[in-house]
Amino acid sequence: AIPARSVRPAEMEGGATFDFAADVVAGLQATPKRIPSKYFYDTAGSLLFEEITQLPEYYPTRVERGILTENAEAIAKLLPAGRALIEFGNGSSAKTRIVLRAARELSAYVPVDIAAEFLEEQAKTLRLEFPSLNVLPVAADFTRAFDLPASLRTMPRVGFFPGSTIGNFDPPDAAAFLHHSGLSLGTGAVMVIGVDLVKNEAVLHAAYNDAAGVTARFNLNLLARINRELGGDFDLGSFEHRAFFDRGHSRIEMHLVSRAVQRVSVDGCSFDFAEGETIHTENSYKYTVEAFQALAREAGWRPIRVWTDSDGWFSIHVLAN
Ligand code: AVI
Repeated sequence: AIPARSVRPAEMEGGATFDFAADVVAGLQATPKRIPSKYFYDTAGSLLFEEITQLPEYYPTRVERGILTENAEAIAKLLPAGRALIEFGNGSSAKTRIVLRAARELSAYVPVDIAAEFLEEQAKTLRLEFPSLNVLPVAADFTRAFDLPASLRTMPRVGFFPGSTIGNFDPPDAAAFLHHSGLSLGTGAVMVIGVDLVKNEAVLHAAYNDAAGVTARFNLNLLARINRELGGDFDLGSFEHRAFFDRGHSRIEMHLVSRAVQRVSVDGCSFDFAEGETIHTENSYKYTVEAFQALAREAGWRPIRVWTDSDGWFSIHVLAN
């Protein structure tokens, strides 16, 4: 479950637009240069992200899966018969399957994602795997308020947002997401959300600087995507991956660093780079349990439960509204 996986959908349900060209040009004109991390996830980027989740250094996916497996029974109690499970993301992950298997008799499973085609494909796969499950995909940008199918209005609703994708939102956007999701799910809803935690800096550093260089390829794919889709002329060999933990902001920052003075053109515009100048491509915030609960409270949720692994590396929160 990762942000958006589609190639430039023009206008999505709910009125949200992902305008790759406009966002890239505006981001490269800004100082410092930046590109929103949601554009990592074209097909090549999504495949590279899947590879990242299997790296020995990238602990979040593995540790979160472990917490879900270990607590599947307690999670199933949040999902008795008659409930609808609404996942923020397309439902393609192993984590979704752990929860669906534990839940048994849900009234509906509703994956919400901006990439309509991928969402439909995943829905078909899930219907084959779980023949009695009512899968009702909703194509919408879940970072804004969206409407659930009318048939769900009478069912108790449980939101599911795994993967610490919320860590890729700046705190005001994370608070806005929590607020909007509360409105979309309605009063009386519960939210199960995965949040990566602050930890030893060496562990964090390794997770975003893997020895096999997959994260570097994932980061550089953004420039390859700009070349493919926007007729850019980035020389991929002239940029390098950089990721570091910024303790002040409690976040991993990812950048692409220009190795030389160079001029690049994209969509008819030119952009000058100094040697060492960077494009800021991602933030991945790491919370303490208390800091995340405070954020959730500010956004109108009541923290009711939290599970972590024994090292305290990752957390799964249950919130009620
Ligand atoms: C999707 N998201 C939670 C990942 C993260 O860890 O912030 C994206 C990622 N970026 C580099 N590696 C993985």
